[in-house]
Amino acid sequence: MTKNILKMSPAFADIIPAEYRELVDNGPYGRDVGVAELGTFKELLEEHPLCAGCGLALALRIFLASLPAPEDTIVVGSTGCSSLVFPQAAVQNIHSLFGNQNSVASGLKRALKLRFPDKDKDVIVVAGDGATADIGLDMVMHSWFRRENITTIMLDNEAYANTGGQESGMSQQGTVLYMAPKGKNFPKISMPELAREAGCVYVAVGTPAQPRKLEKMLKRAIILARHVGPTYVQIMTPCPTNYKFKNNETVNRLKGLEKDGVFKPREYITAEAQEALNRLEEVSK
Ligand SMILES: Cc1ncc(C[n+]2csc(CCOP(=O)(O)OP(=O)(O)O)c2C)c(N)n1
Ligand SMILES: [Mg+2]
Repeated sequence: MTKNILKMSPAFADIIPAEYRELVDNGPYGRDVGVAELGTFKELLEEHPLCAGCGLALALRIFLASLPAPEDTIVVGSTGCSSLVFPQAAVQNIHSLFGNQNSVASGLKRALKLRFPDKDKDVIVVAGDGATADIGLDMVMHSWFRRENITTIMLDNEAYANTGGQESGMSQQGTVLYMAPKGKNFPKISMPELAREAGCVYVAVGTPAQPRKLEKMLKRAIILARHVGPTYVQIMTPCPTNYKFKNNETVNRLKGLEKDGVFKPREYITAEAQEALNRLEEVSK
């Protein structure tokens, strides 16, 4: 990893904004920092326009602190609450048309491989449950069938939050939302199992209530996408606005859902990916 791409030109030193200067001097680039060091380095995201207590905000903070190489990462986002965040995050990102995110990421990853054959460029899709499991499902699944070397991260708030609270394929059966007043008729889609069947070499379901565990999942997913094949991480990110719970209850809610067995963190890994992981984790020791 190198900080070179972030060097300031001395000719512009006196007009570089202080925020940017601080990012270059104290940011996470080229340093071995992660979730445990939060609070000791300048984060890639310091402010966001999401609701107070938003599960996405917490998950994204952990995600950005978990990136193995932030300066060589390109996030591909989609329309939804998370797309309000990335314009304010110090990471290269593309906002794609709602649902197209995995197609855009596939093309980008292939182009980067041709342009930088000797360098790992991490292309990571970060999108909502509606974008991933409903409207973009076709593009998501086919990127997995094609074994594209990208990571797909779903921020699962079990609703179309950004458009006022419609049910999504990821909402639980019976859920009543502002725009699903009669309750959802069908069960939650088993997206992790679909990902496994569709060719993802590593699949994880995590929660920002367990930041270190989530960091490990995200790092594994990103590293394995570089070396083995497509990976998928589903992060449970409850929405206080649409699910009408108190803004300071998000983490407790996550813990409660897990305790009640409604939400189950889990990991699947192929034998090939496990072998690669053993090798890579041995090298990094
Ligand atoms: C092509 C297209 N179709 C529909 C929409 C409307 N739209 C914007 S955000 C959204 C729902 C997003 O839900 P999700 O992906 O779960 O993200 P969240 O807002 O919950 O984070 C929809 C349907 C759009 N912007 N573009
Ligand atoms: Mg959603």
